[in-house]
Amino acid sequence: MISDKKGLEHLSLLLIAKKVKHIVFSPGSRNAPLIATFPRYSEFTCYSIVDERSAAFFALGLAQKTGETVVLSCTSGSALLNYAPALAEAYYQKIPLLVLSADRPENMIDRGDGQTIRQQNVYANYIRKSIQLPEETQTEEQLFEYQQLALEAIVATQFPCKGPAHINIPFSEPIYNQKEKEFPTIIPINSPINQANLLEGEYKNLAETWSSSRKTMILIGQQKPNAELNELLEILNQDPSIIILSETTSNVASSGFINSIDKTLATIEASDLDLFLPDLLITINSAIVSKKIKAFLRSKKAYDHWHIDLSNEVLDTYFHLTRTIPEDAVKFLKRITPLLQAQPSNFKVQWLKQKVIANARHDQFLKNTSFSDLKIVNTIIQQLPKTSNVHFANSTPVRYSQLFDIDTSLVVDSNRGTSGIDGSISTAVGAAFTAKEITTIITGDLSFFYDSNALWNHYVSPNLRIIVINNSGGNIFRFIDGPSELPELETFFETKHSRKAKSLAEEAGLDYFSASNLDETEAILNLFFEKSKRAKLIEIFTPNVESAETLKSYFKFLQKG
Ligand SMILES: Cc1ncc(C[n+]2csc(CCOP(=O)(O)OP(=O)(O)O)c2C)c(N)n1
Ligand SMILES: [Mg+2]
Repeated sequence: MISDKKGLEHLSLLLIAKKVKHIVFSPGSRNAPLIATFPRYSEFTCYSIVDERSAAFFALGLAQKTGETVVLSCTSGSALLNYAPALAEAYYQKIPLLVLSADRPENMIDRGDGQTIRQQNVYANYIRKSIQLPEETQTEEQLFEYQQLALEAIVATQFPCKGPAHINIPFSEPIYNQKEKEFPTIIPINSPINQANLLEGEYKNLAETWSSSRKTMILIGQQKPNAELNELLEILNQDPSIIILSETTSNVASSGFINSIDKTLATIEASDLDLFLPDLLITINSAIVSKKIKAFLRSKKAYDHWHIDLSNEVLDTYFHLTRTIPEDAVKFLKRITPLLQAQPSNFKVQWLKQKVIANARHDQFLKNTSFSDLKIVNTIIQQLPKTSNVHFANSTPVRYSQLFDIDTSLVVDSNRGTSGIDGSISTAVGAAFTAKEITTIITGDLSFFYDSNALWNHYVSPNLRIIVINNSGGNIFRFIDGPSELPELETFFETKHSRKAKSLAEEAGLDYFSASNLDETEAILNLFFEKSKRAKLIEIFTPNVESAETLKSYFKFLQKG
């Protein structure tokens, strides 16, 4: 038996045909027809999480790891508004989520009924497709239109690039009646594929332009590990006129690349910076963490910028965009690399020389540094288990991670689509739920307490490891220029506090550990990553003032040595 709401059986079969497996519900009455349908199909794995904001980030973590479209379903009213932060993240990070929000009948909107708001197209600014399903589905035509609309939204989560879509479904009373499954035939399923967008001739022209550049910089944004791309980049890296820059979230580190951009840039004299600017900048994928490289590349000196992105998004991050290349990066590089003429140039050598200087100053500074966030992150990164997953929360954790070489067997994630501190833990809980390996989230204290509802569900994997760097507030505001000079710093920026994670962790059934110095941290981390029956959380209490001062002197030291 399933809900008797005609169309829901077709919707279920469409989702199954499109290989959708994971459905994350949040409780409510209006979405009862969905709750009384999807869990009754063995093809679906269904979850129940009360807090819609956390549920959406949990779903984001599932989709981030699987690449599959994950469904969210909630009741009417403000419930679906709480999905918004995760949907914005999914939009900018290109992660496939599908919202199925239950709604009141159209004629009941703005009539003063409870839990009734204007839900249609409510995520307009960060959604790939938004549709309203018709309530009338009695005739074949109506059922066909219902299915066609639903299929468009499902397809839009994966094509032409991944992202969020929204299906709003009005239901009239009664909503708890049921019927036998009828096993109807659904409409034909189409799976559009991305055609090659560039013509042979265009490759020749682009190869000529590229080959005429003696200073080419390839900058890799946030992406999943991609062995094929790694191989192609290693080939391009043979060319002395090409330098490749990547971040921990790019998942493409190599000894011949600049893997720590901020560290290397900090060693370059201001008067020499122009010498390091490219003639041709090629960017692959999107989110870049480094503020320094953005400031550097937004220089006034002219250069060509090509952005490779299948969705053909016009992302003019550095105000130099001259060309978008609507191609998959691997496909594009595979076709153009054989056409390139390597150019004699000292561009790469110049950059790699700076890298050597930066690494030497980094090691020297760390050796003489006292207990601080910088020192702790160094210790944690050294101890992360090989071939495991690591999620860096926003604010300083993801920025500290850029200063260290991360083992290339690790898979790195971070919510850099919108860089919010409102869902990193829930995302890691979702990711850990699908992963076999250990999944570690390294987070600040405010980000942890903000999203502590991430632990309020039945899906906290025993392979999850949470590392809370508790510097009693938003330490980033003590480091960046501006707030650190203002009298409002402690109350309105750092929002200083003395909360501890112990009770939250233990209430959620995690093993809790705490440390207040390096030795204690090292002693605990030895066992912390071992597999166990329960998830674990270590809270490391670090000095807020010293940590910020240490990071400031670190960058000064990189500059001057
Ligand atoms: C949803 C959201 N609200 C506010 C911010 C602004 N913000 C950026 S970093 C930060 C402080 C984070 O503190 P914590 O997690 O302790 O990290 P720390 O700076 O101490 O490393 C805040 C409030 C944000 N990025 N996202
Ligand atoms: Mg903090």
